[in-house]
Amino acid sequence: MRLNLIWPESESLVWHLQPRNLTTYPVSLTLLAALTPDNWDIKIIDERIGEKIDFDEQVDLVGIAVRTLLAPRAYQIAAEYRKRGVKVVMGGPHVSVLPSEASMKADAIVIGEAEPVWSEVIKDFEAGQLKRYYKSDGLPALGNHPIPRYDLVKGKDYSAMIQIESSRGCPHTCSYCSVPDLYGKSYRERSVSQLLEEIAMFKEMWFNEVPDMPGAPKRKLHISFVDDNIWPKRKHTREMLEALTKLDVEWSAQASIVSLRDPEFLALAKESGCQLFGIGLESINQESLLEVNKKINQVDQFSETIQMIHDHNIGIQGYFMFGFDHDKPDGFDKTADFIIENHIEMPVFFILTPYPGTSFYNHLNSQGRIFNRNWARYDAHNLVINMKGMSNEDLKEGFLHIHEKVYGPGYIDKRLAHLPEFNFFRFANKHLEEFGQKLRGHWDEVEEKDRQMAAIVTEKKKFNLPVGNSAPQVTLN
Ligand code: B12
Ligand code: SF4
Repeated sequence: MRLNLIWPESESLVWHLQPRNLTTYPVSLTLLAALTPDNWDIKIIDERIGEKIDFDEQVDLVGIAVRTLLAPRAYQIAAEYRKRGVKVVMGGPHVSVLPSEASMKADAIVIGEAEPVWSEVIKDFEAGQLKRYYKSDGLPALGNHPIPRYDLVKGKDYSAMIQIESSRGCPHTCSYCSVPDLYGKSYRERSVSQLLEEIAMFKEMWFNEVPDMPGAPKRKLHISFVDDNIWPKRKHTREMLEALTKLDVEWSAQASIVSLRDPEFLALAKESGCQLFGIGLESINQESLLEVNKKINQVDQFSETIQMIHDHNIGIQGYFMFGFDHDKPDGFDKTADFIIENHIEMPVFFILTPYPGTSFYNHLNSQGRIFNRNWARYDAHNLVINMKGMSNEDLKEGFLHIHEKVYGPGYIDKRLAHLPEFNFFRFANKHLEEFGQKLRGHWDEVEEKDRQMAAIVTEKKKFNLPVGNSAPQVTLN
């Protein structure tokens, strides 16, 4: 039996400007492949790295990973296969939050995490009895998590770092975030021995093959934890970091700012190889944070905590969002000044986006403020809502301005003055330098596309014609 697992292409500029050596392999598909019985022949096709789908090649079953921004392309791919009589199963965050939409586009969908139900999907397919819906009861313990099939993704196509989940879930309730609903409101963690086994397997399959970069110091294995917060349960994280110390690796992870106000943890993190924390600071305006129920972020503690992290020689990727009701046009300059003064090594900016299934989406929807439902625009770099505190034009100007300011000539050096010459952050900043400049052209292009698509949909609806795959997504209002 033959299974193709597909990660669809995205139209997002963020993706298209990303250097290939920063691209990470599709975690969920390597895991899904590992959950599939051995008698299946599996291929992972990642459109993002230019892999092409041959729709006419013989295949028994197709699985597609669907995040919201990938949904339109995922639905096109599914339609092509289904036209040829090939059965398609979809899963992933977008399917889990909008099962009614996704189920119209696939033969079967998996709602929630795949681990408890994937073997049933396969068994039913083999028996010719595929059901339309599969949903696990409750959240699976991560104890039996298999080792992902790294052999199915080619090392040379991706960043040479291993992505590992050490836990799932989050007890916080930020209204814009899908995580607590998707993965539960408490943390589930994996055993340290399992993580070590996974790291060893990755090293053997991939890492030992990757050459060092010319002129760079000897490469160490870099572990990127895909958890939403690396420091949920003190005991588990401590055990894990003590094990990493012995391995002599580097690692990076996301963590909430409040969890990092802990010098003992920061010292252990550094000792075990921590290079970077990705932190959702989101806004330097406390009222904006309260709007989305991000109570764990206390703006008056930001600078002090950042200093504590820097004192341990750990870099910061700081995420900031714009588009809150309390945001005003002067917020861009204030945020840029904050970033420069606090030497944030990798500032990343997002436009506040209402992901379907979140309470933030429901809130804006009830107020009629969502004007674009083309999911391809839900990459947090396109504006899809009407704001209260500024015009859409103000947001765009400000968003471009802040990129120019923090990545502009002179500012990168100012922010990174504390770092040595050969440093990953310098390389990553360089790549972001051109991002702001390209954004304006990209916005014009996608707005024109969406206008045309909306006009077609309106015309078709007028004459009661089927509107095809784009129907539920493209409604500009
Ligand atoms: C790491 C990560 C990233 C990495 C991506 C790394 C990679 N190679 O995938 C980076 C930093 C690049 C990233 C970017 C973005 N991300 Co992100 N990311 C995550 C994060 C933290 C972990 C993803 C992960 O690997 N999880 C582990 C795997 C195993 O879980 P999984 O993918 O959900 O898969 C399980 C199920 O969903 C299901 N499943 C998944 N696919 C399939 C397919 C089939 C066929 C089946 C049957 C089942 C199935 O089974 C799997 C096992 O149970 C998640 C949050 C989370 N905790 O998952 C957010 C998350 C996926 N990201 C999200 C978002 C919004 C983004 C951005 C759009 C914006 C942003 N805020 O960063 C950008 C997109 C940029 C772009 N243009 O592509 C949202 C998606 C919401 C949605 N409705 O789609 C999430 C859920 C976070 C959130 N706050 O809500 N992200
Ligand atoms: S944004 Fe972070 S802290 Fe808030 S609910 Fe999501 S994962 Fe948890």
